Amino acid sequence: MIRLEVNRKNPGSGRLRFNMRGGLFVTGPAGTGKSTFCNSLNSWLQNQQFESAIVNLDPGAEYSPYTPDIDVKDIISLESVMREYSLGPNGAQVVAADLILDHVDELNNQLADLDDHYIIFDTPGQVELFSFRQGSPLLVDALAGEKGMICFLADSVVASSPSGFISQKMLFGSVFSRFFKPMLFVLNKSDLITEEQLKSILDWEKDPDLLYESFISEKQKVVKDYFLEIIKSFKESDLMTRIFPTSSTNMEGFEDIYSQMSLTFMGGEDTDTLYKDD
Ligand SMILES: Nc1nc2c(ncn2[C@@H]2O[C@H](COP(=O)(O)OP(=O)(O)OP(=O)(O)O)[C@@H](O)[C@H]2O)c(=O)[nH]1
Ligand SMILES: [Mg+2]
Repeated sequence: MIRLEVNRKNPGSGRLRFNMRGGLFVTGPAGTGKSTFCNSLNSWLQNQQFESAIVNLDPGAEYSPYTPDIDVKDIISLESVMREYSLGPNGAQVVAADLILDHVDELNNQLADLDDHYIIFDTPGQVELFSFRQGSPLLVDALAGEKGMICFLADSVVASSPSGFISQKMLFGSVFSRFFKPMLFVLNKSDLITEEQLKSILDWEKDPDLLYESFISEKQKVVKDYFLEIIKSFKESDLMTRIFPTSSTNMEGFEDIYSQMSLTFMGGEDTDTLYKDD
């Protein structure tokens, strides 16, 4: 398997050439609704008379619910990466994700036409292709500079069991460790869970003891000692966050997403940390 050496200290010019309002990078596990969320957020912003645009950063996206304003597929073709590097579709996705960094100038040239817009970046289906590649933090900086924010999408149905919630929470922490940027925890597909389930998730976020109790009753004490300290650390560390439920299909929850974006992009307080519920 070919591994690209990504050692580019200053991809692109290092300075934004235009006045972006803010860049929201939407990531999360496959199928959590990233592309649908990008589309709905874009429509929501435009309905409110804001200028916004979507950039597709997924070279392997076959189907998309929107027509992107800028599309990395116009620059990098998965088929030619497969041919050039003799790779199958999965290996080619990894190489293509790394190659984006080489094309930052082209992307920035196109972004320069979108002065004063909110830019929503849709990222590759598999979370690891964006969040865990060596070049991605450089890419975020090159495309959005100080105006970059990460939006982590969790799946409400998965998060409605204690173990599912914990696993998404740990993934969220893991993504944060890579980017160290302002970050939102969005619970998408909230239309697929009951109000009671949503309330449990919000309560677990506030009270790790409750989360631990629910987790133990789900797993019948088998895993008790492994996770107690981790769950406690959610509370003690900065990983206690506010959760933003959305339904991208029903257009629900976007006002709160916008409020957080404007807080960050328009000079809200404490923008280099996660969001805590106060
Ligand atoms: N019920 C419900 N379905 C949703 C929601 N958001 C997305 N979906 C559905 O979830 C499926 C996957 O949505 P996508 O937007 O393609 O998800 P994605 O994360 O971009 O998927 P990949 O890029 O392939 O990983 C589609 O069938 C969407 O219609 C939501 O809020 N509620
Ligand atoms: Mg997608």
